[in-house]
This record gives sequence, C-alpha cells and structure tokens, in this order.
Amino acid sequence: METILYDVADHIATITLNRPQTLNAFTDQMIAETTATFKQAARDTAVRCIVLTGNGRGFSSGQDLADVQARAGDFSIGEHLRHGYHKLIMQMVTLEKPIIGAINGVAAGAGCGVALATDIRIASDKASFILAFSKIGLIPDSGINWLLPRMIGYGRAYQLAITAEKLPAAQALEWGVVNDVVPHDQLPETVTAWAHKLASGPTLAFGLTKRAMLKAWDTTLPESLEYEAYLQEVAGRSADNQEGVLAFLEKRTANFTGK
Ligand code: T3D
Repeated sequence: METILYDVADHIATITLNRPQTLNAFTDQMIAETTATFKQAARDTAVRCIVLTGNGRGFSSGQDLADVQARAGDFSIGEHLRHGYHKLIMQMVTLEKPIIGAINGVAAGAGCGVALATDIRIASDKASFILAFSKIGLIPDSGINWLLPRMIGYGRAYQLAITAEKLPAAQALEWGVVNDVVPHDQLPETVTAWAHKLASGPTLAFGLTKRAMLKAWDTTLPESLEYEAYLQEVAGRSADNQEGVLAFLEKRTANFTGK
C-alpha cells in the first residue's frame, strides 16, 4: 500500500492515512486502500480494536482537490461517491470491532465524515472539524448528513455546513463530537491506553453493541427491544459472558478472549 500505513500489535490494528503533504487528502487509491485495510482488520481474528489516525499535522483534508481539478469529461460525482466513500463509510460503521479515531489535526470535508464514522474519537487540542464542502459549492457527504445531526442536532450541524466554520477540538468536546481532548503531545499515549483497554475487552459484545445501536437509530422501541433480545441471546452464549460472570463471583479481573 502506498497511501496508508498499517500495523498490527497487541490485538490493535493501526491505520495511518499517509499523504501528509496534502494533510492526507483522499485520492481514489487512498479510499480503496483504506477500505480494503478496514476489511482486512475486520477479518483478522487477532485484531480486537482499530485505531485510525493521520500522518503529519492533519487527520484528513477530504477529497484531493487536485484530482478533482484533473477530472475529464462528464464526470459523475454521484458514482464516485457510491463506488468510493460509501464503501469506506459502510465498512467502518458495520465493522463489529471498536474503531478509535485519533484525531491528530484538521478533519475536513470527507475527512470529517471518515472521522465521524469512527466509534470513539480522541482529539488533539490542535484538531478541528471543518465541513469545507460549501466553500466549493458542494453539500456534505460521506455520511455527514446522517451522522452529525444525530450527534449535535440539526441546528448546529446545518450551521457548520453552510458556514464551513471551524469547529475547534474544545467546542467539539462540548458538543459531543469527540469523547476527549488531550494536549497534542499526549495524543499517542492516550489513544494507546484506550486501545489496550478496548482490545482486552469482550470484542463480540462490543461488536454486537455497535450493531444494536446503529439499528436502533432507525427502528421503533418495540423493534429495538426485540433486536436487543436477539443479539443478547448471542452475547449470552459467548465465552466472554461466562468468564465475566465467573470473574465477578471470584472477585478478580475478567480475562476476556473476545469470543
Ligand atoms: O467525488 C467528489 O469529488 C465528491 C466528494 C467530496 C468530498 C470532499 O471532501 S469535498 C471537500 C474537499 N476538501 C476541502 O475542500 C478542504 C480543502 N483544504 C482546506 O480547506 C485547507 O487545506 C484546510 C482547512 C483543510 C487546512 O488549512 P491549512 O491552512 O492548515 O493548510 P493548507 O496550507 O491549506 O494545506 C496544506 C497543504 O495541503 C497545501 O499544499 P502546499 O501549498 O503546502 O503544497 C494544500 O494545497 C494541501 N491540501 C489541503 N487540502 C487539500 C490539499 N491538497 C489537495 N486536496 C485537498 N483537499
């Protein structure tokens, strides 16, 4: 792979967007490589937590605008989204392992969408979110219209979209866009601590929780209750459930295996 770095250690997969000279703008190759790598991490049973971050001073500046400028003929943005960003976003939100976004710098345009598609977001105090789309006459995409209003409400989301103003990390924390903000130089150790904690947790239950919450957004309470019962049946038969109950009764820390 040429546009990302990939590393697996201690059950933690780390994906680093790696086009720092453009603040990690997405080319078609980077979209494809990131999607394929998330798929690989999903299939790898040794991986129990995934970290997504950016190399250099940006997380991602979104679609590479030099590539946009170079498009020839009757280019279909709709098809480009369907075949690229949609696959990436769906791969992330349906991946049944926790994804930590280590937001090291600016997350703009589709880069913001990708950041929002992570499950736990830990931001550097130098990070920010920018819905840059309106500055180039576009609307938000890459799942932002679905994800962001659910996180911060329609009014704030619409404001960010039409003004393209920067949402600094501190404000993002206040609005619930990120889970924590830490001094920039403490981001790696904070994310590593989170990742180790999640990678030693009940991975199956973490994955099913993600599925239950995602589905609940679009269902009625009775439907959600029924789906919870169905998924809890699965979790309740897991080795980690047995181990968790036993560990509680034996007054010791549970040794989860993710199964
Ligand atoms: O298929 C489709 O096309 C539809 C999909 C659309 C999805 C989208 O993401 S649309 C939105 C695309 N992104 C943007 O419009 C953001 C453009 N970038 C910026 O507004 C700013 O760069 C930032 C606010 C993100 C950061 O500003 P700043 O001042 O910290 O950095 P900078 O100096 O602007 O950028 C540093 C370098 O990165 C610079 O290159 P240089 O001059 O050092 O050689 C700049 O050109 C480059 N860069 C930044 N963003 C992009 C980029 N190069 C290509 N594409 C970019 N998106």
